[in-house]
Amino acid sequence: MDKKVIALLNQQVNKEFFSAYLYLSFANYFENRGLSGFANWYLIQAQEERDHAMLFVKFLQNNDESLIYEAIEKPASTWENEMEVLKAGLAHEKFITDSINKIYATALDLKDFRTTQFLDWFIKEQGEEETNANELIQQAELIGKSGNGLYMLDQKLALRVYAAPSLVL
Ligand code: OFO
Repeated sequence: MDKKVIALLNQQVNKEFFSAYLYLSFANYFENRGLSGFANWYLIQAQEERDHAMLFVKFLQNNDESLIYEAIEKPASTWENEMEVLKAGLAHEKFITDSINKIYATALDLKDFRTTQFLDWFIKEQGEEETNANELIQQAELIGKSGNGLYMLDQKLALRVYAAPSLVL
């Protein structure tokens, strides 16, 4: 594999672990506000991000490439309100989508089709994650300042259950 692609995949491992860390921080924020359904939703999101990190690890290992675990940046922990957290979630997903697109473009330039094929799953996954993050914002906007509505949305988010990624390496 080309060194450029290896370096980008290595950085992506760190970004996925950071995503997990950021979502744990979101979950903590909601837990402290008595919104344990939102907290549940982000705890599961954090699990998924860890799975993503490990898929990148496995891909590098399967290709006999070495990998280095870099330090994980400290995530934000204070926000003005719930909506700000939801918007930070969407902004983060867009950042990750952009990062994966850049790896894809680099791999494609280098005719590294094994990597582009691996990344296909992530391209689709990021589309779904942006949709989910967007829907949460739209639902929270509909609710506005209604405590009742927020409580009901929290109940709904409490139902989310963890599912292992459909991609197996
Ligand atoms: Fe890793 O899926 Fe979103 O960020």
